[in-house]
Amino acid sequence: MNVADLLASSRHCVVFTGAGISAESGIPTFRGPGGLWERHKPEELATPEAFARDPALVWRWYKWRQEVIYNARPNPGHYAIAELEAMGMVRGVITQNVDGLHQRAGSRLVVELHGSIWRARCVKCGSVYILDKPVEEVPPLCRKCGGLLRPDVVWFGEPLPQEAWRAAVELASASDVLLVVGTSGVVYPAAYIPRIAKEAGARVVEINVEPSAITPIADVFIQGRAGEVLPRLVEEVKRRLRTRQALTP
Ligand code: BJW
Repeated sequence: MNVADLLASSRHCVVFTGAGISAESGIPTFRGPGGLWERHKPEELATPEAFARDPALVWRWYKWRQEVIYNARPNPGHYAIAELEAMGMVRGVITQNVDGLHQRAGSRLVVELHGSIWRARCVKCGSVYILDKPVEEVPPLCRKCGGLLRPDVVWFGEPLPQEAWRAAVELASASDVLLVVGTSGVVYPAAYIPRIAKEAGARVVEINVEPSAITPIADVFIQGRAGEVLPRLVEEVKRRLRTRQALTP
């Protein structure tokens, strides 16, 4: 099955991304060699219990990650996805990432399943703060009530934002092609998205440097770096469309 042909004739392609799409921007993934969990145990940092125990420790980790992301730029993989959306080929992106790089690359419809590192939320009064740079004080406090702020992300044991989950399921269920990029596919409920798309009749195309938990249900697995494979794919799709235009009477 040729993926460029599949995309060029798709009417509702949706992209589902994980940390691997941002790896070539210099942002560490979670699992595997060099991943974030190699140095920090998830239960020590990405749980509500860890935050309750030591908010300053958790915030120091998030401040460090905010600094890495702040100094990073979207890579050719992010730009290729945005271009496919601008061409009318991609309906939207469902991402597990909290880094905001899809939006910075120009993607317009981005569903963030695990929140955003660029928002903080007061645990006492619920006020939400949009951040345009890394936090300064750690842990930061609410300007309205003095309560503790927390990163507005989804930790283990927490439910996903209802509206984001609803939008993601809607996009995936209506997709005819689901492009899965750079995720290990082990974190639920996000990892249900490829299954939801598949059951609704979509072809699942996966791009990853190595097989993942999604690979067994993928119709096509492209082994390679997202920042190299995706721009190549966009060029091939453009070529198909040009040929098609030239053949149209
Ligand atoms: C490249 C590349 C390149 C590298 N090019 N590719 C069902 C079954 C089993 C367990 C559960 C279940 N349902 C729930 C659970 C429990 C739990 C869970 O899933 N646990 C599993 C780990 C076992 N899930 C939860 O707790 C979720 N909540 C929940 O279910 O709530 C229920 C509830 C309902 C009602 C009331 C109360 C509760 C929440 C999950 C939250 C996950 N949060 C994190 C942190 C977010 C904030 C932050 O960033 O700090 O999300 S954990 C982390 O994992 C992060 C990621 O979004 C997520 C997924 O990781 P991802 O993106 O796949 O990254 P990696 O590193 O794993 O993989 C990178 C991939 O890229 C690799 O495959 C590489 O090969 C590849 N790659 N370079 C292409 N250049």
